[in-house]
Amino acid sequence: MKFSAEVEEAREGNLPLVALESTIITHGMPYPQNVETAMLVERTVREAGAVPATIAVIDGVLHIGLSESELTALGQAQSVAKLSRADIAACIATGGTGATTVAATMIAARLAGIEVFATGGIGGVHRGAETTFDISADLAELAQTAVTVVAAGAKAILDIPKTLEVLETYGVPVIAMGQDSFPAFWSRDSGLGAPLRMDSATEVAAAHVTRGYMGLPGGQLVANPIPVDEEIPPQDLAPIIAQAISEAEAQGIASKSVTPFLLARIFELTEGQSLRANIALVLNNARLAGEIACEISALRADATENTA
Ligand code: PSU
Ligand code: MN
Repeated sequence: MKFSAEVEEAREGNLPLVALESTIITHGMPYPQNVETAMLVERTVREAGAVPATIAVIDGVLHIGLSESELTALGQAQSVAKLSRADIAACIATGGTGATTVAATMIAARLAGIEVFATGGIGGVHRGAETTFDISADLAELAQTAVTVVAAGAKAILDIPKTLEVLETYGVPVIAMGQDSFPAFWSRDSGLGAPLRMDSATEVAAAHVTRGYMGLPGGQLVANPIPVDEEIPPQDLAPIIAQAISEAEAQGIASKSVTPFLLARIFELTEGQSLRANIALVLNNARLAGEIACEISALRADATENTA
């Protein structure tokens, strides 16, 4: 494990840290918007008072925090591996390079002592999972790794009702921020109620710390709706998603390639609108994650004072 200079300094100074994933850079967005967004996300975390730690495996080393040149190289590289729970140790052991998904980033964050993580959307239960069994390892990770993940809900390409059911089965708190309904990534409202609602970073931080006190394994999913001016109405997206999914089926796209294929195709079919929305929601999540990380630090500092 290698910490960037900025992350190392934050660790020494006990500053709040926010983990960031790298699959969104390599498999979620095209170059150069991927690298520009990654840098803006880091800046947004800093503006919120926390320190960003983008995570990736480079030449067999688990990096916690990337330099600008490492970020750029990753964003330009072709055919970087997509690492989930199943792949990350093998990649490190064989000296490989790969980008971490939500699941793998949570594993790395926990190892590095980072409690909060911002991303765009989590993986979930794919439509047709009753025949394909395609359920993202992100859900099982949320069940067992104690990191609070801030996302804009689950992408509308997924089966959102089934995704919420699996999260409930796994005992993962699903918390909508500032609204009652569960957001659907590019749109603010999935049409489904969220199991929990909170209205401030302080509440999310308190729930996170309480889970820790209780020794509950697993994380929390904070579902932060995309900003109003950036959302794409679900009815505009529905036919595009349907088309992208049927193309994926016709081309035999399966397994790890499904999510990247659908995201790229929806980007093309919306002429970039989906990408602009994606960037806006990631930045919105980075801000909230930064605030939550600061609140968790404050709660831990209070607890230390009280016991001292
Ligand atoms: N959300 C995005 N872009 C992405 C992903 C999510 O907006 O690229 C990535 C995340 O890394 C997530 C992964 O963990 O897709 C899920 O992939 P799968 O469905 O194969 O588990
Ligand atoms: Mn999958």
